[in-house]
Amino acid sequence: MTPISLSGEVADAVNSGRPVVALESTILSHGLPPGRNRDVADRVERTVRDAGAVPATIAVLDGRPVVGLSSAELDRVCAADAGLDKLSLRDLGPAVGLRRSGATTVASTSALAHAAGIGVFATGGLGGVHVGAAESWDVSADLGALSRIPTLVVCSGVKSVLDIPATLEVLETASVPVLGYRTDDFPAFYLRSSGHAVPWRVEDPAQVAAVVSAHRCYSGSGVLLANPVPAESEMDRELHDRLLAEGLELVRGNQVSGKDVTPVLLEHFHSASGGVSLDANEALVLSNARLAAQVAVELA
Ligand code: PSU
Ligand code: MN
Repeated sequence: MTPISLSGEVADAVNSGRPVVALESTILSHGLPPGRNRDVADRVERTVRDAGAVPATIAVLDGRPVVGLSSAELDRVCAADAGLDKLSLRDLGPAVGLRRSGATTVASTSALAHAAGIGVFATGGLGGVHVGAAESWDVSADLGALSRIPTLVVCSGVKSVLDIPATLEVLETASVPVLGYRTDDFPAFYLRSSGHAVPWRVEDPAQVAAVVSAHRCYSGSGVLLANPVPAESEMDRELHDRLLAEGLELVRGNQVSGKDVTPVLLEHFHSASGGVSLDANEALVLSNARLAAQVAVELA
């Protein structure tokens, strides 16, 4: 038996083939500040429901991978003193075996969603190849996970703090289809455009579902659907570029490495932008949740 707990609602929906959307918890515990994170957790789940699907937020609690966190469990993940580890896919075995608690990244959320029978997953930004990876070898495990796990990941591209062309190259090598939602340009999280082309453009949820169904006949990999941040919530490019340069300098100066890099960069954006980046972050997550639910409805 796979050690994994589905909430009653999620289990019912999966068993009866109703649409379900998986949601990650690292974005709550490590990507957004306490207080705001709990609010976003509720709004994202409500958005999925309003679009006709069942939300399943995922985390590991006391050694138990939970798919479909209850309200009390969301409180725990979002608490200021939660102290949760950030668990990528390689950390699931240790966290379960050692009865630890932690928040799941894109890589580990995809794995648990797939194990639970859920094929659609919404998040903010995918991890990718970091700037300077030729020296540091810092390439997110999200990319390897997408190459092996057949989930549809709906995101707003990759954070602009990453090396975007290198990330797109790795996705190509990994045979992961990259779809631009109503765009020809791969989005850069806080910005609608990275200046790098997407290989395929799709116009509506039915097209996405058709692509995903066809892809599953030929490959066991995931599919990436890149949905730009809503135009009214996009960050000012100049402010963005300044914060990015500062954030990268902070990471270098303090010798931040490994899984701390992404949270440190995001925190710098949030504190130094006076909340502008938080508004963009929330808006894009909600938009991705809505789109993921629409696709899940089409697939079901
Ligand atoms: N995007 C966000 N906030 C986040 C992340 C992405 O807006 O917190 C998290 C996701 O969980 C993603 C992880 O899987 O960062 C990637 O981390 P790393 O680069 O260490 O693999
Ligand atoms: Mn990394």
